[in-house]
Amino acid sequence: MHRPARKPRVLIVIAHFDDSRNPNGRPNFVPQGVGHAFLAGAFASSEVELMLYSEFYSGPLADEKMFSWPDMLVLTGVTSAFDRMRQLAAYTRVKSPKCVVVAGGPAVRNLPRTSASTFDYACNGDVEELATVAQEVFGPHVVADHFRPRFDLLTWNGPVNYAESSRYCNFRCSFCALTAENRPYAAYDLDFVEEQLRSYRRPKPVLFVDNNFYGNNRSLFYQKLDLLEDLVKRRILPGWLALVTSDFFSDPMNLTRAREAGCLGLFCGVESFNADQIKAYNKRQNLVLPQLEVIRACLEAGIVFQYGLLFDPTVQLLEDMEAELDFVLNCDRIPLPAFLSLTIPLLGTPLFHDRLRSKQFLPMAKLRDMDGYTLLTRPIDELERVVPFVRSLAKLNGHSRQIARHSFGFWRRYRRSLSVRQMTCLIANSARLCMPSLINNRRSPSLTHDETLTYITSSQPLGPLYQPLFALPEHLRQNFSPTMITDEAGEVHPDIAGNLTRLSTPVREQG
Ligand code: B12
Ligand code: SF4
Repeated sequence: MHRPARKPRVLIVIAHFDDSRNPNGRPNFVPQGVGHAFLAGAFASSEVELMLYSEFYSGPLADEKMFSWPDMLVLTGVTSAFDRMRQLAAYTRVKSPKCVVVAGGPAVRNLPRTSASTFDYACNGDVEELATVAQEVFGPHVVADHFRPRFDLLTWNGPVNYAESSRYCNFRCSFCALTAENRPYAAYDLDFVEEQLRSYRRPKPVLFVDNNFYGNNRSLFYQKLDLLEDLVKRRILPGWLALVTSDFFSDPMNLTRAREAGCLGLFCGVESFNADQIKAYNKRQNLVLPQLEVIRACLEAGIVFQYGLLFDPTVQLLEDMEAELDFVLNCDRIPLPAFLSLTIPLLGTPLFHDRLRSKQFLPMAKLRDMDGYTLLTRPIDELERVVPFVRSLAKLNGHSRQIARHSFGFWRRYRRSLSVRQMTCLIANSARLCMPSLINNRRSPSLTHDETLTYITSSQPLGPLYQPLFALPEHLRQNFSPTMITDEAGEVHPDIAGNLTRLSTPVREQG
């Protein structure tokens, strides 16, 4: 057991690579990741010094003093951030050689062998597993008696507060990271939900980051709405937003009940307006009702509807993808998507295995490029023709006129059912699609790197973060070489193959 004379110092970081190589973070973006605040809940606040840092919010961690500070570095992040976790681990090993490095999250779970050799603790469990690690490293006194997320340590000033009322999902879409993990959907106890909501000193609308806020237990869902309605009436909660799966809309009462309970907006993974594509994604819950009807009903009920659209050039023709984008830009019955992205063959998903089996991964495919904006697999059409379309997903700047026309038509149609605040949020989203720099916090244009991006994994520049900030011993320099999915011939890279036993766990559909 490692017991420093002073209180142990724990630094918890959301590691992140920005797809556009924006070096300044995205403090204005919603949603923000809250994994660090949840992980902090493992520690007794009086027994440790805790510091949280989100690279997504604040930009890459570059202050060398920060690397010498901790006795324990805890890392979390999405799949594409795995190399960034390796880099941060290397910096800390140099500046604070006794620091214990703990990592978890989807990439760590899917790359158990690589992770075990990179971090001192490569966690496969949920946030609570950190308590076990903390106890082993510092002793039982540092562990919190009662686990609760430490939102009080977030120094943000965003438009919403965050909470979580459940974990994982009861569906199994072919491209989803949660399908790869195959963990059962779990709803939290309502007391725990209420505790999270009451923990904020400044009341703001709360965004539930659950993958599936609706879940598979109707009675529990209605109890959750009762709780929220009560908190809204008592003015503890000025409204809420959540991510729901399409089955939520099958019962029209759900919209009415949600509105009564103070719901301001819902996000739902529409993914595509093409039924065949939805079937290919194993997302049949999206086919129960016509998608356009669902969106109209939600907006007319006075609830903002937000969604993401996915495009898969490996199975979709360029002209079909362009037609779908055109349809959305011209249809003012629905809002513009909150984001447009490529379908990512994330590690361990059925889609990943399918693309590996059919040898569709491009040569020199990199884990870092699993960001939704870089082509990882061969398109049906010629690469050169597809790239401008892929580029347009990150920045719709050629469509400003269509977007302006769409926004006006949408405003005219829904100005009576949506409040000024709700409408402003949707129109702001449209503006962001033309000008992502609005939320990219690009303080210095000279620091932009996206002009060099090719949007093809084989040639995509890694970006400046792969150059170490300071001199590193040889054995740590390897933490700065990218994790490869395929080699020069497009064959699965031996390092990935070495982790594949865990990756081929069969999945069961729950529905
Ligand atoms: C906020 C958010 C974001 C934010 C910040 C993400 C971040 N770095 O934290 C932003 C906007 C950047 C983002 C982007 C994207 N996101 Co996102 N996002 C979320 C969201 C809504 C909340 C994340 C969160 O804070 N969760 C709360 C924490 C507590 O849970 P968690 O992070 O899932 O961690 C669990 C375990 O992994 C584990 N764990 C995690 N870390 C650690 C560490 C230790 C030590 C331990 C013990 C355990 C542990 O414990 C938790 C369970 O208890 C999730 C949905 C969700 N509910 O998780 C999607 C989600 C993470 N995003 C997802 C996707 C697909 C994307 C995009 C690819 C979208 C796109 N197509 O463009 C991009 C990726 C961008 C990129 N550069 O690669 C997927 C998974 C992605 C992946 N594995 O790579 C999710 C799960 C949504 C989904 N169901 O599909 N996202
Ligand atoms: S509905 Fe599908 S995409 Fe959404 S979280 Fe569940 S499995 Fe993932």
